[in-house]
Amino acid sequence: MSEPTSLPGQDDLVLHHYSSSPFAEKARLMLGLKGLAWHSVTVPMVMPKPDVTALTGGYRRTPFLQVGADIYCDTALIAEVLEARRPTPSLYPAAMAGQARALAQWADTDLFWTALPYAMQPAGATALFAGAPPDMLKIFVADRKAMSEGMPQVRGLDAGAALMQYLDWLSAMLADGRPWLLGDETSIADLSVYHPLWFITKTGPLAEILQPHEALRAWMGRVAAVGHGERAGKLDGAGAIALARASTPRSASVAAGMGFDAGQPVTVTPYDYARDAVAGTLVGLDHRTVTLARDDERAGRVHVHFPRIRYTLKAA
Ligand SMILES: N[C@@H](CCC(=O)N[C@@H](CS)C(=O)NCC(=O)O)C(=O)O
Repeated sequence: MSEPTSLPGQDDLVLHHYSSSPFAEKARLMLGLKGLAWHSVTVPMVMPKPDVTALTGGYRRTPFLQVGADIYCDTALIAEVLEARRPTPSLYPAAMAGQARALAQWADTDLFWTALPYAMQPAGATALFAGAPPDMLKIFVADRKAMSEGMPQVRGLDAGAALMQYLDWLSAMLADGRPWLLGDETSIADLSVYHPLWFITKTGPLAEILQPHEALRAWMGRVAAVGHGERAGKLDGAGAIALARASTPRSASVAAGMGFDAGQPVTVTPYDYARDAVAGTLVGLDHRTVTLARDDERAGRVHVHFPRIRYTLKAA
C-alpha cells in the first residue's frame, strides 16, 4: 500500500509541465535562478488534458504555475510572480530591464517559432521522438496542427535560414566576452533565448547548426548550470485539483479606466495559438495582468491569471 502523501501548502509553488517542453525548461530555470523549491505536476503533451483545464478553464499551454487556488498562465507572468516572491537575483536587473524584457519577448515568439519548424523537419522529429510509442509523433503533429491553425506555416528550409541568422545575432552579443547576453548579470533574456536553442540540441543531426557558435554553446552551458531549483515533491493532477479546492484564491482588483468593470463576465484568449477562450468573472485587471474567477466542479473557486500582452480580453 502506498503512503498517503500530504498536499503542498496554499503558498507553495506547483509547476505543471512536462520534461521536453521548451517553455517549461524556461520556467524550471527561472525557479533555479531564484533558488526556489517547487512541487511538480506532469501534464500531458497533447489534448485532452482534463486535469489541466479543470484548473485553467481551458488554457492548454505548458507550463502554468499553481499557488493554492491561483493559476498563473504563461511564462511571462510566471516570471513576474517569481520575481515578486524572491526579488534577488532579479530576472530584470535594473541596468538592463527594458532590453531584457524586449529580447525575451522576441525569443519567446520569433525565435521559438523559428526553432520549432526547424526542429520538426524529419531528421529532427525522428531524434526528438526516438523511444516514444510508435504513434506518438503522428498524434503530436495532428495536435499541434489543430493548435496552431491560422498561424503562418514556416517551412523547414525557411526556418533553417532564419535560424542561422538569429544564431549569428546572438553570437554577436557575446563577442565581447560577456558572460550573459546583456552583460554581467543573468536576466530573463538569457532564459528565454536559451529554451528554443535547448530544444535544438535534442534534434540529432539538426543540432549541428549550433556547432560553429562556440561562445553561444559556452553560454548555453552557463545557463544550464543555473539548474532547476529544488524539486520539493511530486503531485498528480487530482492532487493539484484537491489543493486548489482546499485553498482560497488571493484577492485581486480591477483598475479604473481599463475599459472593463469588476464582476463582469469576460473571456481571455491567447492571440496567437492554442486560442481556447477561458471564461469567467473579471476580478483583476491592470495594464500588466488580467484575472478571472471561475467556479469549477472539481477545483472549486479558482483565480486564473494571464499577462495582458498577447491576450485578448472580451466582454462575454
Ligand atoms: N507564451 C507561452 C507559450 C507556451 C507554449 O507555447 N508552450 C508549448 C510547449 S513548449 C505548448 O503549450 N504546447 C502545447 C501544449 O503543451 O499543450 C508561455 O510563455 O508560457
